[in-house]
Amino acid sequence: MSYPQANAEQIAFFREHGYLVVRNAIPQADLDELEKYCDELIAQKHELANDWAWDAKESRENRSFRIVQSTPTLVWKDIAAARYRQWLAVFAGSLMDLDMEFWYDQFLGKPPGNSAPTFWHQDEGYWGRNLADRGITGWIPLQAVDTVNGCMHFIDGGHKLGVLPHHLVEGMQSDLLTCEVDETFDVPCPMARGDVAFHHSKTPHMSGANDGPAWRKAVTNHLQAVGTGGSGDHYSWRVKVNQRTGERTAVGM
Ligand SMILES: O=C(O)CCC(=O)C(=O)O
Repeated sequence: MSYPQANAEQIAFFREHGYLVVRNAIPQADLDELEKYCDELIAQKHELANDWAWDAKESRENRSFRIVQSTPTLVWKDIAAARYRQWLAVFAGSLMDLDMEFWYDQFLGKPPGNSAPTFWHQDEGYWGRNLADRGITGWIPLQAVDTVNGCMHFIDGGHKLGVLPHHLVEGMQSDLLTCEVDETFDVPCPMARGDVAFHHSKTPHMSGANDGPAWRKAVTNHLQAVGTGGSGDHYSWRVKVNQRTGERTAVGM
């Protein structure tokens, strides 16, 4: 199976709606390889991961890891050569009509039984003004996802709304942000293993807690327009939390 090219209909859909689900994009064998490395991150989460939903009532040593946040790049030294990574940049470039480069990835694992939603947010709310209309994310679930185990939801056309005010999520010690959205435009996106969801850096999105019987595992890949130089010129609400030391730093202006 070869990786697909973006067709005119997909490009038009993305530009109108701010998101796109590409069905059957990644071969199962390539996902198996990626998932093997993600399982290593789960097994070593105390050393290699943050808890993106670190409960304010828990000490750093006793974080319950309701969202395991790490990156397969830590354990897969040749990941940059993986076929899916090359494909993401090409496909994203067609959607954005910009020369796009891979920027960074995150493994986001939600355990069964004790997880948390990834609340509504826009990626630019985290990344700052540097990324204005210059970012896109390709979200790769490692199993089928639906509204029970934490699929993605997007606000239809929400990339046209500008950057919404964000704030920290109450009761969390992590840097998790959220914003208010008009849920009339909420589109839940169930996906099969092999599908990939793209969203524009201004598209509000969320995923629910995992109420299924098994881990919900996903690798989210962030891409930026060539020459952007990463995040910066942050919004006032942005803080960074070092989960090794517990130190919190306000970086926004
Ligand atoms: O996997 C999730 O729960 C959320 C992912 C997300 O917010 C993102 O990919 O930007």
